Amino acid sequence: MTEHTSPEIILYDLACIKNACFSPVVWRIRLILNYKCIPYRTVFVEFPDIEPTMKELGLACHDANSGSNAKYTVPVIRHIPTDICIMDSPAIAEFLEATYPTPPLPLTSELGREIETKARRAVAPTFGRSIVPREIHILSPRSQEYFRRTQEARLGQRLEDLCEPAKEKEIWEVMSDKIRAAGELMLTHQADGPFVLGAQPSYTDFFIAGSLQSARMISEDVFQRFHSYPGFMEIYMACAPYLEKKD
Ligand SMILES: N[C@@H](CCC(=O)N[C@@H](CS)C(=O)NCC(=O)O)C(=O)O
Repeated sequence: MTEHTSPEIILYDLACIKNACFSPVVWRIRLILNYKCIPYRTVFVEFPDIEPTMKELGLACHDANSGSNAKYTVPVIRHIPTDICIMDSPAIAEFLEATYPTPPLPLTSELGREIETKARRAVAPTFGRSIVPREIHILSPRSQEYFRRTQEARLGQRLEDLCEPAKEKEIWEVMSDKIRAAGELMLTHQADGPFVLGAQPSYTDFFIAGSLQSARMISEDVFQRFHSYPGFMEIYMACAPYLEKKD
């Protein structure tokens, strides 16, 4: 697709031992780049190297009130033609939409917002038990040490305690109806096409597909659970062409 064109964007992504994108938030941006066929190359950064790398790019850290646990995060992009660097996925999405308007990607919609809110509320608790503690297995030793230290301090418990089988089973049961309801909403415009808004993708599709692809990179078993719910796999399959470039 874009391999033979000189890159216009450098995408700073999170490194893992699979040498492919596994962060749900970076996937959202990668899906946009792939959908719009924007030529880009990836720089994978280990967790402990994110802060020094972004400081070197001249980026200011997240505002203390931003809700971010870390001072610096990926995704970050550097737009080579203008030498602009941007951190934070919503700001990056807006920049890409303004700079590369074709094909267009609706960034917000009423239905999209409702799905994102409901899917986040329903799925985040299950990912907290099933994905977060398993993420460590695809990290390098340096990133493992960083991830364990920061996550266990944030969560107040050991990663291994999070996915204790009985507790993990319970959270999926508790959230099941809410996951189903969010998935059903994803099928609202099914008659018009495979995406949330119908025939063309929107940011909400990439939000969903990015989260599922992230889960898949960490645990195929957890990813496969979404076959039991409506909507999720339909959106994932519709986004498959834009999930191809992973690094
Ligand atoms: N609000 C940020 C969140 C990004 C984020 O949380 N990124 C994680 C990786 S998925 C990160 O870089 N964490 C760095 C750390 O924990 O030190 C965005 O939307 O870009």
